[in-house]
Amino acid sequence: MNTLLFLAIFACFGYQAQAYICPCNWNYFDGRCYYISRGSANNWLAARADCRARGGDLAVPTSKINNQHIYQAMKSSNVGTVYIGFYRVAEGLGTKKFYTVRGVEASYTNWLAGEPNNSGGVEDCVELVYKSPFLKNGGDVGGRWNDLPCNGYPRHYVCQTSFQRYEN
Ligand SMILES: [Ca+2]
Repeated sequence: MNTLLFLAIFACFGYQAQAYICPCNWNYFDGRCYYISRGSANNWLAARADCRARGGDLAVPTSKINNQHIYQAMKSSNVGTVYIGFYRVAEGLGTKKFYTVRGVEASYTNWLAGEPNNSGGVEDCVELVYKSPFLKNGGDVGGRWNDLPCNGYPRHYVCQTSFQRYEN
């Protein structure tokens, strides 16, 4: 038997037991399961497709407490920014509004100061930032959000399962 494979499976079962109902390599928090892509960064659409293939969707933080959980998980994985489940949808002539991947307007937001700025008029997707390479100090911004283009800026991403009916 392949010892490494055996160890990997054992470690995964151990994690799953600890994480209650979540799939292997996802983590449980407050009624939801979360997955942070560590190995791969994608454009927003491809990130969403990967979350859906895993049985979830891009995560939609709906309160300070679950935004904070994602931020902490990023910190412990040393992932600087992740795409989340918000994007601008055209609403008629020249107007666009942020919607969640569930098709409703956001009830909770956590924008960085000065965001969303829609720089160049092409920032239709949203990232949650632990630390930004673009800030002078490269510092920790505590899980705040920025709008950015959906393509050309590959990001890691956070997926979520077990949406509850009353949530966005
Ligand atoms: Ca922006």
